[in-house]
Amino acid sequence: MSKPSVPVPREGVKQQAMAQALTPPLDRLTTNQGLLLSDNHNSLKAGARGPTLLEDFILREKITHFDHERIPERAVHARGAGAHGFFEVYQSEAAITRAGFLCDPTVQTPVFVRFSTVAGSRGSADTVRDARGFAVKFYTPEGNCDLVGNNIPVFFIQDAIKFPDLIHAVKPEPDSEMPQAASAHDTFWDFVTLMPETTHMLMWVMSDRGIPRSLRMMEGFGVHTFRFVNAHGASSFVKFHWKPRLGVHALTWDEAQALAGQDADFHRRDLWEAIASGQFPEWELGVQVVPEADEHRFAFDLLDPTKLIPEELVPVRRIGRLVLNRNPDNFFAETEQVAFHPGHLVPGIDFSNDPLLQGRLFSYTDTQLSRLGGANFHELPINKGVCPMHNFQRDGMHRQYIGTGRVAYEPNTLANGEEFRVDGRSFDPVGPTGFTSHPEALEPPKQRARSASFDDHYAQARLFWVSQSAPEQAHLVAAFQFELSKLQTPAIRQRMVDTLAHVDADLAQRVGAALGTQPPDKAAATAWPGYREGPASADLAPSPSLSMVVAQSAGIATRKVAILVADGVSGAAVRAVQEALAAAGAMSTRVGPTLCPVRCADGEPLAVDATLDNAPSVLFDALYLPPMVAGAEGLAGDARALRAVEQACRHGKTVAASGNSANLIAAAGVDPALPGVLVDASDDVGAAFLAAVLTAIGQHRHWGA
Ligand code: HDE
Repeated sequence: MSKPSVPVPREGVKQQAMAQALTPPLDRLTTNQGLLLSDNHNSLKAGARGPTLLEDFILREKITHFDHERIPERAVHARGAGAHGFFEVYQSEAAITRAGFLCDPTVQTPVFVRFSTVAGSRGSADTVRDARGFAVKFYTPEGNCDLVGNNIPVFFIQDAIKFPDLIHAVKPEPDSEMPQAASAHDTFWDFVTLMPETTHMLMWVMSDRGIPRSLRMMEGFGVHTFRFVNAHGASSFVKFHWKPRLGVHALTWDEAQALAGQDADFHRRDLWEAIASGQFPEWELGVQVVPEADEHRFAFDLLDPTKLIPEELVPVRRIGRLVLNRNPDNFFAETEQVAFHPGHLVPGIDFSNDPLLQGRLFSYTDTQLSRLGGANFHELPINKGVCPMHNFQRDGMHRQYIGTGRVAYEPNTLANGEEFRVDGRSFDPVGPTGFTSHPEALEPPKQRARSASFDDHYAQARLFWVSQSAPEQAHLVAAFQFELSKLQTPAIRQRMVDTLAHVDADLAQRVGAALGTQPPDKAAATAWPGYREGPASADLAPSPSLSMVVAQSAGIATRKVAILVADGVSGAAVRAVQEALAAAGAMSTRVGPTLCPVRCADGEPLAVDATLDNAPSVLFDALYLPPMVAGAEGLAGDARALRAVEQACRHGKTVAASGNSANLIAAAGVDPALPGVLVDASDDVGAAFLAAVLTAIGQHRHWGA
């Protein structure tokens, strides 16, 4: 092909390229160079039955690209699900921060959120017991701002230097690569029982917080204490919270394990389907603000990430809302390539000296270099800011930006013919001001040490324990028992029971009861040279906000209810219940023996959405058993239906039955007097029964079951 005689101007080349990128030829295939393919089914061969030729650059390009499709998964938080949305502040928070997106209630800031488990690999199950990541990227006009938090307000360790040890202990053991996505193994418990600072977080992870019902129904926390700084330079400490509109709810451990097999994507699917169906998940951003002058007013150190500030001491003020309203277009390009970093800040937010946070500030960019293959990961579409960007960094792997001119340094006079300098003197005093670190006074000398104010490891663990309701305490005990029962080294089991005695004697005794350990021995848990006993803090009054049951919200929006149908079912009852559920924002699924429509009592066919095989009870929040016409066989003889009823009751769910379908409850071996079991003798679904069913589902679980 001859060269064009008139060179295309630079702008023209760019525009042509952009036009091409915007309108991909969807009706044909090309190579990555844009060459039109004539055949995408056959490689180039020496004869139709002969060997493939090395010359086949089309085959080689396709296979080479395929060979390099995988990038390293995240070292932690590898399994995740993401969504787009927006954040808006309710009113200006300018009194405490100059962060623009927190000062202008007229602005909706675009966000991308990624939720994750911590320990499992990319392909592991969603419902494992673990902390969950809750990372939010705000695309603000002042730059990207990331709040990279978890669904638990404290962390295992106090200093970043212990993070590799913690993660090596919880990850699959290096010789066998087992177990996947589980902390129930020797190395994890060996490590944590030798590190008393982990005790508080262990209480949270072993509680129902470690097995959320839905990503949409869990809280988020910034964990560390951060700083707010206002336009006058005044600073305060702040803890960030995300409060879900749908309340905080959990699975049972038995369900979580079943779901890992029956739908390993349970949380990911739940998030995706909620957004796709227009039921947009929502959280409120809460802040606990502590004036600088009050830094030392608490019994614990604000810089210690194993401590929270009880909401009764400093209330959480809700300052804005986050709505997730769009699923990603492409999992890899967005959810996998998004790169969060606690050091992505805007003016008005700053760090505290929390030694865990300080270490994170190094780790997050560093990890992207190997995960995303070079220093230009900020240019990937999902990571790109919405504000203009200008600096003199250049080159590197996968550079997208095409810099112009000969100047790539500062100060300079050659870029625009006048002196350009950014050294704090040349800023326009009335224009936007850049990021300045809060000028905090520091206390030398330099030393490798930990503050004695971090030494109390048990007071808040005890606070958590005494704040749980009785069923939550029972679940916690069962979780410890399960995890510790998996250990091969009895001494580690004993060490944990001894450690729990520092939290609460009854807790330690109950955990040990099923493990065959010796009576808890407090002294043995900490009997090593160098152990520092923290100051004996006074017992804190129970904090209701730490209990999921106490803090539960009513309402059944987005809850999933299975309606078990078979030939002879009352179509009128099914319709009445489905309509009432839909009116309350809940979703219902007709589950039948097969996918064939069932024949209603009036002879009409009724479509079936799922089967008793492919939709077990663990996929639902409640069951409804509609009445059958007299003489119909119904489901009382179907072992799958009986198992669904038995399981749902065992998991504390609402199980409601009308008319003769109540016989399924007895046939399943369930006591109809159990809380959460609602039976109405009438074949007609009345308003009072419907209201009772909706209220019962709104309670989430009936733990007396
Ligand atoms: Fe992370 N963490 N972390 N972390 N973390 C990562 O960064 C790290 C910590 C959290 O959806 C990694 O990009 C160190 C606390 C979330 O992409 C890595 C320390 C909290 C995510 C890393 C911590 C978190 C990560 C892996 C101790 C709660 C997922 C991939 C000093 C406040 C973000 C990556 C996403 C991811 C390091 C402790 C939350 C290796 C060194 C505490 C939600 O850089």
